[in-house]
Amino acid sequence: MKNIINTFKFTAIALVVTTSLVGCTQDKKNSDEATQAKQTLSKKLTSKDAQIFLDDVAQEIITLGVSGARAEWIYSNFITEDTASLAAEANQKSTEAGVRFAMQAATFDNVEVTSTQRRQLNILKQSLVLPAPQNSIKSAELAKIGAELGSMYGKGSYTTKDGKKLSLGDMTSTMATSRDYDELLEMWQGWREISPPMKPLYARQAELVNEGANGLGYKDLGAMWRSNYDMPADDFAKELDRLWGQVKPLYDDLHCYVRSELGKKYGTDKVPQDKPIPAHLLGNMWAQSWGNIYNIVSPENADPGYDLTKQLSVHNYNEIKMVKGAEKFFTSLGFDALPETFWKRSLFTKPADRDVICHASAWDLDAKDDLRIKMCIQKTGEEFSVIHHELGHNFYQRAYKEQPVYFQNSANDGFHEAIGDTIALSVTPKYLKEIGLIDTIPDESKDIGLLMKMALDKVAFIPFGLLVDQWRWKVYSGEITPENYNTAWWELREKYQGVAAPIDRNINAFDPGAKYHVPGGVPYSRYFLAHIQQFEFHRALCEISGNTDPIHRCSIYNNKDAGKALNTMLEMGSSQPWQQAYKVLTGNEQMDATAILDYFAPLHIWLKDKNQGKQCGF
Ligand code: X8Z
Ligand code: ZN
Repeated sequence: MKNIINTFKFTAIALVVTTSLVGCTQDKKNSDEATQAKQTLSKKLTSKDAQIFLDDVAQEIITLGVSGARAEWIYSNFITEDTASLAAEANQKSTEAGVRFAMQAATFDNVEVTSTQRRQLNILKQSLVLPAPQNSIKSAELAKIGAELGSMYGKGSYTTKDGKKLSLGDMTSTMATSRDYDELLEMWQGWREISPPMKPLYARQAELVNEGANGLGYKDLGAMWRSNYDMPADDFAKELDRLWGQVKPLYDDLHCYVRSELGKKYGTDKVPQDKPIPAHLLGNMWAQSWGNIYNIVSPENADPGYDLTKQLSVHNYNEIKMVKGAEKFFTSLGFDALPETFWKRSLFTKPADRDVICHASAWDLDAKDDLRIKMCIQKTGEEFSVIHHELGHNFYQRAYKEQPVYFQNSANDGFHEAIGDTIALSVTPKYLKEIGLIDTIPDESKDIGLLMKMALDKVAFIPFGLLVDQWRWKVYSGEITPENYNTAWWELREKYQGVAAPIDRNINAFDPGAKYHVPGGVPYSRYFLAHIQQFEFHRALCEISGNTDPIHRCSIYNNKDAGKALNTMLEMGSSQPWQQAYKVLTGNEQMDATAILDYFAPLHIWLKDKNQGKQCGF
């Protein structure tokens, strides 16, 4: 997954740059020597040298990125020992090259360069997600661990008590639809059997990547990840806390209401009203979004009266038709249709005869037009949204392809995750009627139902989006040690989400490993950001489109002005600090949760009313 979406171009680099300008060696110097060497070297270097260096590196990235991406694509579509080993080799090469580029870029730290050059050099210094130590034995070990963890997750399955082998997709469906406490518990527990063997590998990976981050001048990998947001790393952490503080009152009221409805459904002995909610009852394997239990908590008299999953089936939507439908939204805004190769090369359904990494991803194999998605689509309303999410990545990738290779990325990683979701916010009843998926638009009296469904998906996600990296940051800083991996995970789950493990966890349990992005090495704060940003983007685009409906009823479908404004932001890539890109569309330079709060304001009032007299909190 190293080359999915916005990370491919650096991690797929496969050549060592042999420029004579920079004297970076593979041996670890002690820091005094290194600083001295850097200073001596810097004196001789100029902005012209920086340009030669940047041009050389860009060439290597462009020339060799594709082969790494292909190795990764083949591995994720066909998991075997051989493809894992080839992908690990490619990954090792690209990570080693990435480390060298970062070290070489640092030799320009004290050189006077242009602001564009400085930005490109900084990007080179910060882009590796899992940096390797400067030692080929260790970098090989790191690459092997990454491939092993990926395979363990990708091949993961659970065999039931009666001998039936279930994939994650099968279990996901049961988690979404079953209302049988014990069956849900079996699925929940069963899936978590994949991860205890990951734990020693994960612990070793953390050691290696921290060593890599140290070598690049960061105190640990968490600090390196936090430094990617055009602001001091500590300020970024505070920014997340601030945004969470804005959303928390809404989340708390949603949690309180949902817990009381679950108490009615399963009994308050199973769902105690003063404790966190058991994590297996929320319609999702990770309790990260709760839209699938809408029918348990749907407000009386305000149910919009349609179920998108059913409507897709009534209208004979298959997987391809679902993707075509999502593409149509983007083309209605003025974006070009996806290339023919997208339809030929993407993976849309789970193959019956081999292991693949099913977790949805979007790819850009050549930074030209070889766009693809890889997804084991299930024919549900939820997956219809995920398809919009993935295509958002692809249309972003295409929008910034004319930028220099360094800037072929989203403004910050939250942007990449927010674009498709922004479009999906426009999948309103009005739009569904327009494309013939429903017959009538529910009237305003049903808005609380619509908002409830959306809040279960979006508001419920926010604390989960925050806590995954709170956990990883503490792992990388050493505050959470391998003995405490699981207890610390559940402490955070309880603290932020008010969700608890439904049974005592075994001493060997490694529940974070049962969430794709942990073994996959994909940072997670991006999704937290995206859930805040997408409401700001939606609000701005609706305004541009001249919308007069309440914001939750607005759809920008067919609106070329909105499409143009969106494209203006997308085509900037990461050429400017993200605040500038944000400003281009929203007028603001700071993220703000008021858009999401405004969107859900009518629901929040309704929830507060319903929660009167209830014991809230966890
Ligand atoms: O991983 C994803 C996307 C691919 S970037 C499907 N998401 C997160 C998740 O599934 O945990 C989208 C929302 C959060
Ligand atoms: Zn995504």
